[in-house]
Amino acid sequence: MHASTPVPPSRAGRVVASHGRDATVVSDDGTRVHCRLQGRRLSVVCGDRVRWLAARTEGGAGVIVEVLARAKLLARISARGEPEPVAANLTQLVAVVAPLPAPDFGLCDRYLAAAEWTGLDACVVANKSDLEDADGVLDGPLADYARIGYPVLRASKRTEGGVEALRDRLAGGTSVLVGQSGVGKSSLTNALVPGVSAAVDEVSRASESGRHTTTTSSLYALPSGGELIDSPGVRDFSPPLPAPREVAGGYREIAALAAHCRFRDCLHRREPGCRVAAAVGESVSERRLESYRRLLALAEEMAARIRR
Ligand SMILES: Nc1nc2c(ncn2[C@@H]2O[C@H](COP(=O)(O)OP(=O)(O)O)[C@@H](O)[C@H]2O)c(=O)[nH]1
Ligand SMILES: [Mg+2]
Ligand SMILES: [Zn+2]
Repeated sequence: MHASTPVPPSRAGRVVASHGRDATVVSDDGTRVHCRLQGRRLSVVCGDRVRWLAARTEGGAGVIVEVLARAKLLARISARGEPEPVAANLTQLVAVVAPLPAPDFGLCDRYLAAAEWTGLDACVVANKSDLEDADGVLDGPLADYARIGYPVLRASKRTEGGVEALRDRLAGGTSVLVGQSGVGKSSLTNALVPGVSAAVDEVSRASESGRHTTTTSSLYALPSGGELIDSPGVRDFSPPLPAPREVAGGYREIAALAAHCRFRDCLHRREPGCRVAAAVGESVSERRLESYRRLLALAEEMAARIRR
């Protein structure tokens, strides 16, 4: 290389927000830099560790030149049917449910399955505990989650108690809040991270000014240690699926019994001697088993499509 054109050394940093070709990077010295992505091949998600160079760019002060290898990643299947990363370098998934909007526990199961396949810790937050769950729709599923070993925390932005317990669970790791739109992920973020104002979707205001809702993920440092990623609300979430026989690994109570089924390749559908089916009503809930079978059918469909 020519001696008169020294290449400036790149610096390390962390992506705390990204949108298209733009990203906000917190450099290892603590400064926030707006960066563009170099070239067409790079893409980043919240939580990525990157190398960047100071450079004047359109609307930015740096260029991301390299994305470092990702540790545990949350991914989803995009509208185009492609796997797409959601957030990187995670340690924990926090599935948020609430009495309102009407809960979709199949969705919650799919998030938890994604966490199991990836080896992420997971817990369930039952938010809006200030609201009455008149029909008790949360009770059964929450009891199931607790029985199979997921910590279940009750929280509310109105009453601080649950937020404290959640803060303790988040300390020391990098957690992503996931769940349906409107369950209160951004409100929890605001309660947990002093001084931030994550956009909260106030339905009453929506008519005039467009919905105030989360459109991209953002990563926040928690004062008590740990990091929190608030992710955009979703109507649906499908994780990239493993091979059909590995789907059960996403359902810990099913995986725990699989070794006791008569057939070693039992898929816990209608096989004779299936220990999982025999445990319905005891250590396996009917609802979770149905949810597993739906995911299994999807995984088989995908596998058939690939073979064709
Ligand atoms: N009653 C009650 N409402 C809440 C609570 N948390 C959030 N909300 C409301 O639920 C709506 C959606 O909240 P938001 O944080 O945007 O949900 P997100 O889509 O999951 O990020 C807003 O109108 C909030 O004011 C809570 O603990 N109790
Ligand atoms: Mg939000
Ligand atoms: Zn079985």
